[in-house]
Amino acid sequence: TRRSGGFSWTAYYDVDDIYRYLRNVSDWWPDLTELVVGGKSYEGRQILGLRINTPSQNKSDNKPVVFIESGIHAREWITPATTTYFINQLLTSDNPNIRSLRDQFDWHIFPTVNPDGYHYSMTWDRMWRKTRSKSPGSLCFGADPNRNWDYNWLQHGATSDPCNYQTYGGSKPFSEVETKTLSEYVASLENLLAYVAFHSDAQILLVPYSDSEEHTDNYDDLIKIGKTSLEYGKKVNGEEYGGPATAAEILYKASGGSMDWVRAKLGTPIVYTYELRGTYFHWPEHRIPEQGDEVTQMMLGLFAEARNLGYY
Ligand code: ING
Ligand code: ZN
Repeated sequence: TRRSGGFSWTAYYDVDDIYRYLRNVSDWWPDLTELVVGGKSYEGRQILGLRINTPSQNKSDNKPVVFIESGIHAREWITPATTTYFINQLLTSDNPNIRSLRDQFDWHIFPTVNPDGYHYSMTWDRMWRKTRSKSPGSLCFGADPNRNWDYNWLQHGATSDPCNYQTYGGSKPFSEVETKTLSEYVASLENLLAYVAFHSDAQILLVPYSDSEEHTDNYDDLIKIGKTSLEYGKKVNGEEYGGPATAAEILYKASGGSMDWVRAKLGTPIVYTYELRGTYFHWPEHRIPEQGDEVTQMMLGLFAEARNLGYY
């Protein structure tokens, strides 16, 4: 049965509707899923996520954890939509590869990690990117939550001007309650194998690090795994993505992103940022499934190659 409770993937939904969908899913599949709270927002919303951890034969079996981060930038609407699409695929697809992808991991999936910003973008300012916190000593609002993580903070591609519309790094590392609480949640996960962040719309795949020319010690593996992921994705719509490469190589240097912090501070082996497709953060509603199927295949490719290389 294709359960969706009025929710669909041919429209964009605000935070409350996305959270209602997650609650419904946890009711419909109580044995496979549970709601998880990844943190909280400045305006008092939860950062709500869904954990998918199907029961395994061996109860003491700790599955590798996969974390999915979406919607850190408010206006990148395709990322929460794609992420709920992916959740629905994991839970309802008849494809044995997708079912086995679901069953191999302990998934922690967060469609909107910047819920205040997302709601603001939906209701007031379509191009809003940041959080909605009141900046200390300023009349301006919001910091870039992908410049606010506590690793090489404010070194590159970020500004200390709270009125900058795009890349204000915040008043200090983890000044934003969203990044602070989410980072604590991520750090608490044992056995974290992979951290995948979704953005739009440069249509590229990024590997760490983002703020320097530095490569991780498993850079060659990450490139190989990333290439397979993009090959799988390309089979869906014929779309080519740039990379895999570091941001310094194909985009711009930027410090304080989640990807670099997770890799540098937690040592998580597999860390990626996917920039999905779109034009000035617009992607037609009726084409959400097209992007969703592409991402589903990209995830299949990622974990197929990671398995080949012995990561799990
Ligand atoms: N792009 C990302 C940004 O935060 C990025 C690119 C990812 C930079 C990870 C650094 C680390 O600027 C978009 N579209 O937001
Ligand atoms: Zn972004």
